[in-house]
Amino acid sequence: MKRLIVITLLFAGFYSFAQNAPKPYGPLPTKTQLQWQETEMYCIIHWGPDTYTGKEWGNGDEDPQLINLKQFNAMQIVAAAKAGGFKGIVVVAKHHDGFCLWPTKTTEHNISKSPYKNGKGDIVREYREACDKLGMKMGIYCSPWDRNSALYGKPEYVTDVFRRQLKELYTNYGPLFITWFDGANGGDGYYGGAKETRTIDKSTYYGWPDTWAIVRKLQPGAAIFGDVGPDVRWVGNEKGEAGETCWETYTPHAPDSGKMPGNGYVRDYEGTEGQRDGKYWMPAECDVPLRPGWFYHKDQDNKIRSVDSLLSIYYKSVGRAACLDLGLSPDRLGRLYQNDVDSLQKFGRVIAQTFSINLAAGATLTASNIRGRNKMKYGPRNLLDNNRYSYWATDDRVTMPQLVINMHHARTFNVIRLRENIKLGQRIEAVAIDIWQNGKWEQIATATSIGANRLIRLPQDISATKVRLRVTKSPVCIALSDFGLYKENK
Ligand code: FUL
Repeated sequence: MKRLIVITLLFAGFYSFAQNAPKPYGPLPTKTQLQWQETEMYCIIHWGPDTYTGKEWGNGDEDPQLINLKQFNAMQIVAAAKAGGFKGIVVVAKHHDGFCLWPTKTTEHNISKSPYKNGKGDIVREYREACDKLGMKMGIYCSPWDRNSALYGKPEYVTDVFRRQLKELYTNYGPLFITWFDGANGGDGYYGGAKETRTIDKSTYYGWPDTWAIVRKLQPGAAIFGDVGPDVRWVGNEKGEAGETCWETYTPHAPDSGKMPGNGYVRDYEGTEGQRDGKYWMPAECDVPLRPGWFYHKDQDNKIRSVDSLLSIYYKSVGRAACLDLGLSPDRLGRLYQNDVDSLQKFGRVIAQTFSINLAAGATLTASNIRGRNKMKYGPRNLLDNNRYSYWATDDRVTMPQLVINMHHARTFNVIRLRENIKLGQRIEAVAIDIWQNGKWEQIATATSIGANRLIRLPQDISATKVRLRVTKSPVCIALSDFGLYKENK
């Protein structure tokens, strides 16, 4: 009998424990989106005929003989990205000029028609091998717009050229973490010698649902990027900046022309902030080149973003729950110019040093409501274990809790990191941070839209023993997974 009671109690305990997790709120991320989010920073790499012609958008009639180099140093490029703290690369396998960096069967306009490695070269494969050796993720950009193809504008281009190219790329180059679909279409081009302007309806021409289905089938682990998502949205600018308030949720809208949303047709400015009541979980990617252009131009060798500029971008992208996609531009020798390498390395060092020590690590944590959930799996100590998905949850009715971190000694910091367990949705709308100073609490910062990662970069160093977090707006109980204090040293 006694045993039965114990078992019953255990079961009841387990049951209430299991019941205790907060209910998810709003749209939720998929596993693929979570993995993309954890990548945080990657580099998009533009190299091809434009590198040799000095253009940004090749016309499509560039001679493959331009690609006449002895070595393409994928290892040097990928290693430089890794030293910068980036976790992956996106290879621009075909840009708008239509030149394919892999030996595709879909067009003659490809690397095998160049002198590179006597026509046996495959730049995409070289990137893949470098990524594998260096433990980096790989993604692919294959431009929908193709200024070389004679078929461009006809349905056959989509079915027989573009989609077949995607199939080759998704089948032969290992697992991808992202596939990147651009929205640009400038109209005019070579088009197999027609040399004319061809306009298409960007919302219907590429048959996005069928095109995306190829990704889902062949690369189920790849997040799909595009102006209309469906997994990752464009932030709406090429400055690398998400909005100060940046929601993970978003509903793509077309401009007032009555068009259906399609890549290149959305109201891109809405991507900067997203929408609190957005229908889809569709976080933002912030793309920005390290140089003024996406492709290498000699006269930009001294116009490379400084560490300060990269840090500012970092806090405005990764620090606002977006991912940073930094453009790298290998030169005519097939490697990154030294100034680019140096900038990446210095930036990587500052980021690694800043986030290696959480000054709150040994603190005592006191939450305003230490009942229910807090006694169990969802206590505030979870905030210090550096795990994105273990979290502190309040009781259902407690939507504006407070938490005091007592570090017992004064600590100096200038960055605050907050994260939600986004598996339960984006819950928190606003917070405030205070420090205990001269016998009272003083507010030092506020922030909105926490999500996967919110970094508050303070304008000056702050020294304090006790720091308080106040959630000031949330429609439901919170599920916070991180509260960290850091010191950035340059
Ligand atoms: C844009 C393109 O038009 C640029 O050339 C570049 O590839 C950038 C990443 O995306 O839309």
